Amino acid sequence: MKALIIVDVQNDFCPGGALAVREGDAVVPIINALQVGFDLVVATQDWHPADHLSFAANHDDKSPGEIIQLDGQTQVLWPAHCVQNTAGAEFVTALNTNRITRTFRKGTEREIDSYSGFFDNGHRRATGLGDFLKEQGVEEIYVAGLATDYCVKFTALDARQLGLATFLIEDACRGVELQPGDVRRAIEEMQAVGVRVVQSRDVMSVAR
Ligand code: VGL
Ligand code: ZN
Repeated sequence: MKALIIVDVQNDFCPGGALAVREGDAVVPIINALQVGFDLVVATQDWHPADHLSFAANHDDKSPGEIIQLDGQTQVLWPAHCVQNTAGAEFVTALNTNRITRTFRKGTEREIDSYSGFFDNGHRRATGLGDFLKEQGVEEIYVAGLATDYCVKFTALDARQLGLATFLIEDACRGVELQPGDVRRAIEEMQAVGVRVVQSRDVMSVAR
């Protein structure tokens, strides 16, 4: 059983959004075309309360891009983004959501961020995605979406830790690239733990 995980394809991560990823919207047609080849499609959604402590504006004298310690974790501060029940947190309109069986929301606790779709950054609380995939008998997961160097990366790393065969669909992802080379380094980190990097055309050519 193989599953596609669509990571954070939300307005705020696309051009014009609060935390825009360059060409973030370019993943949408690719992900729409990919979905038909999968037994199961799930999604994650970054879903922060307005007072979330990953937002620079919720600290005195801090700007986006600065790094702090938050509940024992190193935390990059971001512009306010993906605030619950706002337009920025919605899936991009062009994303086909008909085949998404379940959506796992993350980053909902004020004091800790959650890049991975499986666990918060301290690995304290699970979102339920891991148990759900296990219940469904999923052994292989394919990861696509935003952003390669944050939520996509940590989702793929946790998937490996859970023992899943994990594929990164490289051209169906885009990164924040706060520092030049972040996307390349993220891909290397994923490969180092056994994530296999593929392109959408390879995945579609084997799809039924
Ligand atoms: C993300 C930064 C902050 C992501 C979420 O989806 O990659 N990045 N929150
Ligand atoms: Zn976030």
